[in-house]
Amino acid sequence: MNDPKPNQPLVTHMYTADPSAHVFEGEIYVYPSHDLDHNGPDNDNGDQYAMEDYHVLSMRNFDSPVVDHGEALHLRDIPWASAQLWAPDAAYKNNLYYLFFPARDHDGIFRIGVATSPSPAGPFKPEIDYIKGSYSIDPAVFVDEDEQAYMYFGGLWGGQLEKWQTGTFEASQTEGPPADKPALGPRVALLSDDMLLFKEEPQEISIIDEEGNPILAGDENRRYFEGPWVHKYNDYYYLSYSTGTTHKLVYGISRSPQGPYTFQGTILTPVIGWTTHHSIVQFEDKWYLFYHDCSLSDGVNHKRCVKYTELKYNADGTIQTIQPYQE
Ligand code: FUB
Repeated sequence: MNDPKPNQPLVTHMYTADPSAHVFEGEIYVYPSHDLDHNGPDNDNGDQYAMEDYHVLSMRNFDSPVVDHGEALHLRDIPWASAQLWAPDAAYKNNLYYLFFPARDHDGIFRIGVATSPSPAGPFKPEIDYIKGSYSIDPAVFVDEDEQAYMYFGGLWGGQLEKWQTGTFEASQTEGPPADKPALGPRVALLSDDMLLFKEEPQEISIIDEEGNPILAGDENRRYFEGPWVHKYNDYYYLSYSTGTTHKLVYGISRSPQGPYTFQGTILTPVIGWTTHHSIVQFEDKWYLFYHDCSLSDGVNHKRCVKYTELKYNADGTIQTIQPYQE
């Protein structure tokens, strides 16, 4: 397998996207989506992202080869799911590894499921049903120092977040709030101690500017679109996410895991391809951004490749903007 190099595809034998990176058992584990090479429909609903399984990748450190542990979970083995295994995440608690993943249920509604394994590499055994009360896409689970686990999720357009504005699924609702109203925020829910259920109703996270005003729906350079990730640095929680239509990774900070988060700036400038999706992880004394682009397929939106690069903080805790194609 390939030796990892910054800003180069982590693997080239398959298309990968949406990398959620974690340090488990002293090694780096990456949980990506597994993009398929197909000629099916391509639209704003995301039908081109027709993924059917997950593979787990790992490396002992940033100088050792990347290992593909093979199929960790397949759509055929998930009783409640019908299609589209999108961006997953993983967590460790109770001596078990948990894989959280979105998929369409048998009514075509995106839900979030969970599967477990004694090994970070899988294979993962799915629960029979999706997490009750879950909806939309892009779960990211943050386990705090006090062992409380929070799931962040939600995505616009194909991710269906607009359809949940009343609290129930409205199939015909395709529009978000007007441009001069607060943007839809990602959702957060505390997980049960066994990590299989929501302990509470998901709450909407508020993202505000320096003056405390909500980021507006029309502010496409700053408003939430999809792909949330939360990490902690110097006692602040950092919520980072994709801005979708403006193709940036941006972030806000908060003193509380549930926000509100004050917008700070851009982490990653636009990459080749429409989507941008990431995770942030500390390994030894450095921090890393895992992200994807479409360079391996010369720009085909649904044939992406996972990459990593070092992420640096300024002395005041802000994150230095990364321009991935500049030396
Ligand atoms: O991979 C499918 C979808 O594309 C993800 O769920 C989004 O975050 C975007 O990367």
